[in-house]
Amino acid sequence: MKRRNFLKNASLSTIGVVAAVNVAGCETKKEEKAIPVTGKDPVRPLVIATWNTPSAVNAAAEVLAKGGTSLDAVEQGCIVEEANVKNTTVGKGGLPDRDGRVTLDACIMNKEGGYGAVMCVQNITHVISLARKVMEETPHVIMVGEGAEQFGYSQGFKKENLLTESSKKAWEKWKEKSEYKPIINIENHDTIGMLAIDENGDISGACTTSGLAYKMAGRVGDSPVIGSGLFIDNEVGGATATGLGEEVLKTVGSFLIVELMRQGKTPQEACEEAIKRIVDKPGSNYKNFQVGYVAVNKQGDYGAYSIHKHFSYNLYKDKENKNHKSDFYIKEG
Ligand code: SD4
Repeated sequence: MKRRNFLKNASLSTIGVVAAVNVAGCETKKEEKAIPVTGKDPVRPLVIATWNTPSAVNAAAEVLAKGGTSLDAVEQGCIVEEANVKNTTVGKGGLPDRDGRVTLDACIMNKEGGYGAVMCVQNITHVISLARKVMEETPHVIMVGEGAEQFGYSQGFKKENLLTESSKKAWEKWKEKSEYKPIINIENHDTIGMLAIDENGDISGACTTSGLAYKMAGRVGDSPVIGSGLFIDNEVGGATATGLGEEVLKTVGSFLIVELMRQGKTPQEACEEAIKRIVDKPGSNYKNFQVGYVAVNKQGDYGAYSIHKHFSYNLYKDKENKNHKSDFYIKEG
């Protein structure tokens, strides 16, 4: 077998696709994937988003109700939280880094597996739309800081001060002690990660955040990183994350969930396994931080799981948009 084919086969099997080799012709043949066949009609359209985000999910649902694409839906949904100055972990009004700068991270993925992300961007509120521009208008997938900002202005994005009076006050108060301690379940409407399935059954996802409050300048979390804060594979499903990004990054949580679904796990089982990976790491101090995941598969089955209680998600399906409590790992106390 040619080395190139061998490598191709090896990488396919590591991502869970069973590759059969025809020895004579050295060709590969994909076998049926182990995605569960439920016999049910797929649920669509559907939107699921982290935390208590009814308005964002409504905005996405409206796009889908009019026959719009899942990509437009997740962008329009995330825009709502980015503009919401009361949400101190997303967009305008996000809490700043320890030097008083609001820096935003976002990424988006479409049904073709296309990906665009921006990281550590100042002065632009709608970084989810900027991430989409990176995906659609540049030869790149990630742009950061100053370069991303300049690209935004060239695309017509407005320059804005993202530090609101109340976020500034909170930062000034924080500086009195300067203790960096990521808060669990901050105000119960945190980073928004959103997944949508449109009438065609196509899945897209988006994730946008100001990251952790009082982070070090230049820190980037999981939210804009493919496979960590978000992953979509339109053949299988999608997943997105919230919480302490460092831990999600180290376990490539969203990719893990999608790959577990590819191997036959339900979205719920896959989310639970991804949380267990974090909890079971040697020396994990999981009691001190939160991570939460939501996931959907192609059928429109969904799941959510977190380390601590009080993680919730908004779900739109069968024309209803409701907030649901997620199941969680730490049951005692
Ligand atoms: C981060 N995961 O920057 C984000 C923060 C977050 O709920 O999700 N907070 O690490």
